[in-house]
Amino acid sequence: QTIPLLDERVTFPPDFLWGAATAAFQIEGAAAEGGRTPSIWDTFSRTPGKVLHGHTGDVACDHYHRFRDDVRLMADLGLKSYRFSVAWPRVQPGGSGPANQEGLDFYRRLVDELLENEIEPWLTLYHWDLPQPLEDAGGWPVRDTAARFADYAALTHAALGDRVRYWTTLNEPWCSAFLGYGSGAHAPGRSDGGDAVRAAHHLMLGHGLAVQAIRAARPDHDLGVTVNLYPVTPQTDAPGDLDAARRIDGLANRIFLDPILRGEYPADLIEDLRDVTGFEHVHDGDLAVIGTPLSVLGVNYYSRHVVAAPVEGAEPEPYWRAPSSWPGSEDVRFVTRGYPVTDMDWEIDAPGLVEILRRVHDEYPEVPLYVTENGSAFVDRVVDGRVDDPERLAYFDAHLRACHEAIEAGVPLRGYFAWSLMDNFEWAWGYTKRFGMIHVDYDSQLRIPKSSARWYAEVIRRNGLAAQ
Ligand code: PNW
Repeated sequence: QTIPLLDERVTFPPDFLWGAATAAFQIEGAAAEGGRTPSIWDTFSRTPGKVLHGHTGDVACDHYHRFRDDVRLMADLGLKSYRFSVAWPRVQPGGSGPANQEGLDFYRRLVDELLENEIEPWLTLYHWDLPQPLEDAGGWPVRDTAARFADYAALTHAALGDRVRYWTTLNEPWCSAFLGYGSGAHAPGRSDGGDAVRAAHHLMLGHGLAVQAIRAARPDHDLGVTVNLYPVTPQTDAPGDLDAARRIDGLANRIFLDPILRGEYPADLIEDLRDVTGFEHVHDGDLAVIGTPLSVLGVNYYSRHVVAAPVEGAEPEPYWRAPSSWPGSEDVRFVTRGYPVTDMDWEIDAPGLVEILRRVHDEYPEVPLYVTENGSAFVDRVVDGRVDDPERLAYFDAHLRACHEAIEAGVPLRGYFAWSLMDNFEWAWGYTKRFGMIHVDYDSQLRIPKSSARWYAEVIRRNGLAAQ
C-alpha cells in the first residue's frame, strides 16, 4: 500500500497539540470501587426508559482497571495530549467534605503514566457526573452547587496541580443545563425551562469560582472551559426565520459566550426568556466572577443548527408540547437539509467548524482556542480482526481541513482533540453509538484500533494532511 504524499499546503503549526478525548463516566466503569459513590448518571441510567437498553456505566470500557494498556494505545497513536475527566464522586464522594485519597490516587497514576509516555494530560473537572447527594439537595438550579463545585475544583487541583498544567472546568454546560433540566433527555432528567436557565447560570458561576481558586494557587496554569457551539443558520431570509436563528443562537451559544468572555448576558436573550425567568437568580457580582479572564477556550463541534419560524397560527403542536431544550423558543422548527448524516443523524457540515471558530475569534476578546471534541458515530464491523471505518476517517479529514482553514484565516487555534479515543457509553444512547478511533468489544474488552486511528497517527506524525 502506498502512503499518499503529504500536502505541504495543509500542514499545522509546529507545536499544534494533537489529542484525543474521553470522559470518566463514559469509559471508567468500576462504579462502586475505590470509594466512588453514585452520580446522577448512575441514578438516571438505572431508571427504566432513560438510557437505551438500560445500559449503565457499571463496567463501560473498564478503563479504571485497564488504564495502563489504554495509555500504551495512546502512545502507539503518537498522541501529544489526552483529554480526560475526573469523576467528582470518585475524589469527593457525596460532593462535599474531605477528599478520597484512593480516588485521587487513580488519577495520579493515570497522569504519571501519561507523563512517562510524553503525553500532556488535559484535565476536565466536570463532564456531567454530579454526585447524587448534590442533586438531592436541588442540583445545578440551586446556587450552593456552584460553591460545592469550586470546593471540589480546589481540592482536585491541590492534589494534581503539581503534574497537570491544562485545566478545564466544565464540559458543555449547555448539555448539563438544557438536556439535564430542560428536555430531561440527560441526567438528572428534569424538565423545567426556568431550572435549565438557572442551572446554566450556576454552572458558569461554579466555573468562575473554580478559575479564581486555581489561578490563585497557580497563576501559570492554563485554565478554561469547554463549550459546544453551533453555527445557527436561518432556513431562508424571511424575517421569521432570521428571528428564529437569533433566538436559538442566543440559547445555544451566546448564553455562555457572552457571560464567560464579556461578563454580560445578551439583552435579547433576557427578553426572549421573560416568560421563563426574570433572572432573579443572578446576584450582583456574579458576572464579574463568571467573566474572569481565561487562558484557553475549548470548542466542541459536531454540526450546525438550521432553523425556521414557528408554523403560522398553529395550536400547540406535539413537537413543542414535548419537554424542550429551548425554553421560551419551544416553537422554533429545526429543519434538515438532506446532507449526509452520521449514525447520530447529525448532518455532516465541516464548513460550520470554520464558521464558528472565526466567529468566536471575530466577536470576542482574543483567547487561544482548542477544538476539544470533534468526531462522528458510525456503525462499525469487525472483519478478520480489523475495523475499516472510511466514513469516520473522512469526517476527521474534512474537519481538520476546516481547522487548517481557520488557522490560515488568523484564528489562534492551538490544538485538536478527536472524539473519541475509543468507543464508549454514549449517554442516552448507551453503548449503541460508536465514536471511537479504537473499537471496543464490550464482552471481551478487546481493543482494536480502527483504520481511522492508523490514519490519525500518520497525520500526527507528519503534522499535516495528505494530498487529496
Ligand atoms: C458531547 N446534543 O455530547 C459530549 O461532550 C460527549 O461526552 C459525547 O459523547 C459527544 O458529544 C458525542 O455526543 C453531546 O444532543 C451530546 O446536542 C448531545 C448533544 C451534544 C453533545
